[in-house]
Amino acid sequence: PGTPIPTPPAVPFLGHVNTIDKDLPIRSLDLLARQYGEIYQLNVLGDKRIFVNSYALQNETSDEKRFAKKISSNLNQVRNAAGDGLFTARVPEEQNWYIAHRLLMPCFSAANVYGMTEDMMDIISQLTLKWERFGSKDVIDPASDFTRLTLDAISLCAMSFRLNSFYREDLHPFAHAMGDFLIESGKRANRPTIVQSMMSSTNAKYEEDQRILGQLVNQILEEHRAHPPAKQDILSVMLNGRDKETGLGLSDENIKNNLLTFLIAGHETTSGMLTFTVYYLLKNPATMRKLREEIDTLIGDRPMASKDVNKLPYLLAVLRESLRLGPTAPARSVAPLEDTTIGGKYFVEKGTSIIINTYNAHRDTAVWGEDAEVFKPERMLDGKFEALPPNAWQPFGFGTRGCIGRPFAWQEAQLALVTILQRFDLVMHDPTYELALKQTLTIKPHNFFIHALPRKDRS
Ligand code: MNH
Repeated sequence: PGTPIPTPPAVPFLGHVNTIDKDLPIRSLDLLARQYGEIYQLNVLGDKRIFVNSYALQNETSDEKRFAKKISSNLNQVRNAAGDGLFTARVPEEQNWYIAHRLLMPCFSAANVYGMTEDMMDIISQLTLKWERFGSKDVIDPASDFTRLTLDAISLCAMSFRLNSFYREDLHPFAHAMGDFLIESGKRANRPTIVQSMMSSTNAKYEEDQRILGQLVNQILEEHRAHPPAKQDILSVMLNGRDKETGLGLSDENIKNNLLTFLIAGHETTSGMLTFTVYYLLKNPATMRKLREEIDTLIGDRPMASKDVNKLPYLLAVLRESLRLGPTAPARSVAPLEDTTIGGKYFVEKGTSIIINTYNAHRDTAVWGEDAEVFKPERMLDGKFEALPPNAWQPFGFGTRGCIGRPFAWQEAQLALVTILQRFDLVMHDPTYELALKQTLTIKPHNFFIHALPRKDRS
């Protein structure tokens, strides 16, 4: 019944395994969206996946009365390390999600995150100090330094644990293990079992990466127990908090799953957002000038403080527009709770995976106009932003399973950008650089390098 959902030609048994680029799935999904339009279907190893790419279908599938998050084959693999942590939990089956959600939501409220300003600024100053000391000739890999920043910030703010990534030549071993674990999880989701079972060295590396992840989480937990910090942090709430509804606390296993979840979900996305923002600012000098003016007028030379968070309207617009064109978590999965019809004509059976392609929906000309591909923060200014059609801008997902860390990421990005732009004139290392993407679980600019010059108009 219903209009058939378009699907590219496939090979027997494997289906569309080879339709998707193994290193950059987003590129294939984007090309397919441009070819097939609002919807298409792929069959990967017998698993049917419907991709929706338009604003209208993103909006329709965001109705929580009809659709709920589905743990996709990708997230199923991430469960190998993060188990029933908030991001990968199966709801309604896994009760721990409800308990952890109720206990931890207040910890991530904007008001609570204000209290983390000092710790965030501590890590941000390590980044600016590094850029100052290395000087303007140094070739900076912003994705890498922003990963140091965001990983150290979430572990310090949430767990009172210092990773000290800025005091190492290379990224923290944990960051490598996590990056490799996420890339491999994505690949495993599209690999036949028989092939998987023969890849012994890949599988051994995958196990080893999980061991490294688990080891650090154990260490964080043990040190916190042995020396509880003076300040009540998020880990203290996980250890000592009791759910008001059930009176229950979190088990050690669930705490470890959530610690790892925050470290995973809490850093790549935010580091990608900062990298995209710097890229778009450098590609659009007029926007950079306007943002600079706003910072100089409203903040000047003093350190940004929690009272300034969310008070710089142009900065907020810049961040929103960067996440529109560069949604670092570019897709999410839902499934219908009952058999249903979407778009008024496509029949979808209960439980079928629907992948909401935010990357393409954020470029839908029906909402964003003919200049949808153009970076234009002006369309995101307060007032205009609130007046967007419902669910048009969805970089943080939606509803009950939407991002818990949004206020955290939002504040961290504002503090970081203001502090950086107060001190430096940023320039591209290669002025002819054109945006290329790199994908793990998230997307970010690939091979993008900059220089940080001390501001000429300040001394
Ligand atoms: Mn975050 C869920 C994007 C920062 C922790 N996050 C989601 C989802 C998106 C998302 C999209 C929904 C996924 C889905 O439907 O399957 N998150 C982002 C982006 C940023 C971000 C774009 C930064 C920019 N997220 C953060 C930070 C943290 C965090 C920072 C933690 C400190 N996110 C989570 C958790 C979930 C989540 C936990 C799962 C929430 C739940 O299902 O209960």
